[in-house]
Amino acid sequence: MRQSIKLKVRYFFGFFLFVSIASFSMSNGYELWLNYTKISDEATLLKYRSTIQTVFLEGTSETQSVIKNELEMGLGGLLDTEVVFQGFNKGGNQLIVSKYNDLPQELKSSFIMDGLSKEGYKIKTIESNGASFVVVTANEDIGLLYGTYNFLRLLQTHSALENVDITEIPKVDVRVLNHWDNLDRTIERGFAGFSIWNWHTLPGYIDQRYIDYARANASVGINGTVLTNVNANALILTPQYLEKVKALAEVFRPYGIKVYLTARFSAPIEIGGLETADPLDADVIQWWKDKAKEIYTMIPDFGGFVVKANSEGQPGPQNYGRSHLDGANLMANALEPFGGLVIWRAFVYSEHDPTDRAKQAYSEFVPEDGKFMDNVLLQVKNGAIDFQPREPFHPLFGAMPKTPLMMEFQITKEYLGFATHLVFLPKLYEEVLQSDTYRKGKGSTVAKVIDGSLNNKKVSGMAGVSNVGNDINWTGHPFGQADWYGFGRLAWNPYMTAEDIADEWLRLTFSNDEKFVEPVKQMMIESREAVVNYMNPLGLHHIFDTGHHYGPGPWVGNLSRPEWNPVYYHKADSEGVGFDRTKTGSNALSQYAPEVEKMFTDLKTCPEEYLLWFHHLPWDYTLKNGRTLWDGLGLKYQEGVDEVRDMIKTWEAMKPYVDDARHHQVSMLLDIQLEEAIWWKDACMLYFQTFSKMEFPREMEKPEHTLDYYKSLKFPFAPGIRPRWD
Ligand code: GCV
Repeated sequence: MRQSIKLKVRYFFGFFLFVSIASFSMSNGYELWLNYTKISDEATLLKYRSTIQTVFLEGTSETQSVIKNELEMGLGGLLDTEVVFQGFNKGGNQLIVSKYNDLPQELKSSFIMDGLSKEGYKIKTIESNGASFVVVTANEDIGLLYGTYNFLRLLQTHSALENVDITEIPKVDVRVLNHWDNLDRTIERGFAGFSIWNWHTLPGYIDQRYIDYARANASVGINGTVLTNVNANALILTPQYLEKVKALAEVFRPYGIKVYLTARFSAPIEIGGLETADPLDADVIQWWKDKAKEIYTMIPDFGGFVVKANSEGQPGPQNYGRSHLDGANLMANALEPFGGLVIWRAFVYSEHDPTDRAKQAYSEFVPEDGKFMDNVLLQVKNGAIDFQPREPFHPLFGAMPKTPLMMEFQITKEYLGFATHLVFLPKLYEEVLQSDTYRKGKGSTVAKVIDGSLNNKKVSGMAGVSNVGNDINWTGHPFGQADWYGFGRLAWNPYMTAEDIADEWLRLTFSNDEKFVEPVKQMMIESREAVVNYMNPLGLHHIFDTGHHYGPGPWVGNLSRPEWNPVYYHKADSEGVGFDRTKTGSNALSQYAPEVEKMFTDLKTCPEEYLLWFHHLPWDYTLKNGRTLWDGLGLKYQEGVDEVRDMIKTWEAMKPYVDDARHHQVSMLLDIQLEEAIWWKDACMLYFQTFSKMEFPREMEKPEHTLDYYKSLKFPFAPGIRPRWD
């Protein structure tokens, strides 16, 4: 307590909120995984205290003062001691945090810094002249900050410090959150309150949240933030708003975080007074050049533009008979002199294209491979439809060897139960990243496409659609924090396992007690399959109620565009169910490498998780376990419900290890999750029964209500619905 009071006085600006909350209430979750409470294991504590008696921190840059504050908070909190900064102590027992060039001479020879890049770092235990040091070093300040967070993570997870030898270099260059935040502070598909960007009070008022947000992101290696919704408002590019963006960029800069903005394609008309936004028009070209110059004059390290064009009603180059290539290169040309990037989204499907929606992005972009300017990245959602609980990997991955493809994951749970369901998303991310595209033979994983190693790309990227809002715990569900954390860790290293991420996050956020970590980790890992089972088993997809996507709506079939209707995706009829994407159907499978196409086409090798994604099968089709497809569907729905019951049991037993407030919060949410899992099972099985005309399998609990009852449920104010201002 003594330490916290002191810190509050000295670091009011930077860390007041984190520290004050950590001091008086450990339970509201605001501090995220940066919870530096005193290490409770006495032996570990004493060991750390003797290993780190003093700290040598060289340098006075803005980032180095962030590092200093973090060490004061981290060491002060975890070790419950006053942090003593002093010059190099030849006697040892010192933590050294220094850029390589500034390291004491006698320690330099222990490091080879080649290939470490700007953001990489090393952490190493060194014995020198009988004295012992733990050294964090890097070429640049930002590497040092990342190394500091990793060092603190070692303490938070009670790791041994005796023989540390860590070299970390991020495998992906652009690691960004995408905020679908609107200027009125609503968030499209946001379930944790309103936007944390208070555009009204910016630039004059710097909310403490902005600093805490930067700190949380930097701690997991996120180095960029796209502040605004891809369904963009051109106002963000006006001088009035750019002043506000500049203020945020200044807060984020010491944390290595660049700001990016979404650029509305029609901005030259809406805010520029031009009559066209045609990408080949000379005035339009000049307008974007001038705009880029204006932005870079204000924000010299501006990241670039993210663009959603000719998709779901957004304007784009096709309005003028031009292509996505013309549009992307228009903006790339404007940003190129300043080192800016254009992140062009591949999430396109057209009301004028009657082919399977899953095929459209591939058809649109593959012919353009190799024609984009060097500063263009194509941002591709993990699957070809839309962030479903399970989707096969997007066929574009590996199919554009000359274009950097950036991954787009959704961290917010638009189709996974909003912020009410506990679903550990890194398990989904891992599944996608480890999928084999076979584009350059076996082992051509999506991870290798994304980190650029499969085709030697010059730039690589990963984006996560943020789940952050102004809820006190940032993400609504306390376990939603794990998805933000896990996204950052996987963007840094797409080869990490979901299990390691869960392990780390639990230790940082709750407790190092194995009796807590093991069962809860298991629960997190299994939670992803549970949601697939109780929402979209056996490859079913997009059967959500429309608009808000809350709850089941497999019966919806009256919307103007066919591909907006769930009936388009499940194609249930008296014969069977599922979307035939083989040669006898839409032939979307032809967009994959031959090995993948073959595997998914052949019913003997197609994993049952993807069955109805690729095949329309009779209700009495025999599954691998010998049951009919109809029974199998019912059993999967039931399995999902039972898995949530198991989660409730597991969590109930965790009471001794979690503070009451967070324990109760998660318990209440799990109870809602169970109710909703049952709702999904009952509504979907009753609906599909109208086609199968078969009895429910005996193991399935019978529905509580009639189909008409489920169809009658309406949620006009479900959160996250897309505003209609555009
Ligand atoms: C931001 C889906 C979502 C939309 C979202 C869109 C996109 O359609 O429902 O809310 O718009 O994807 O990713 O552009």
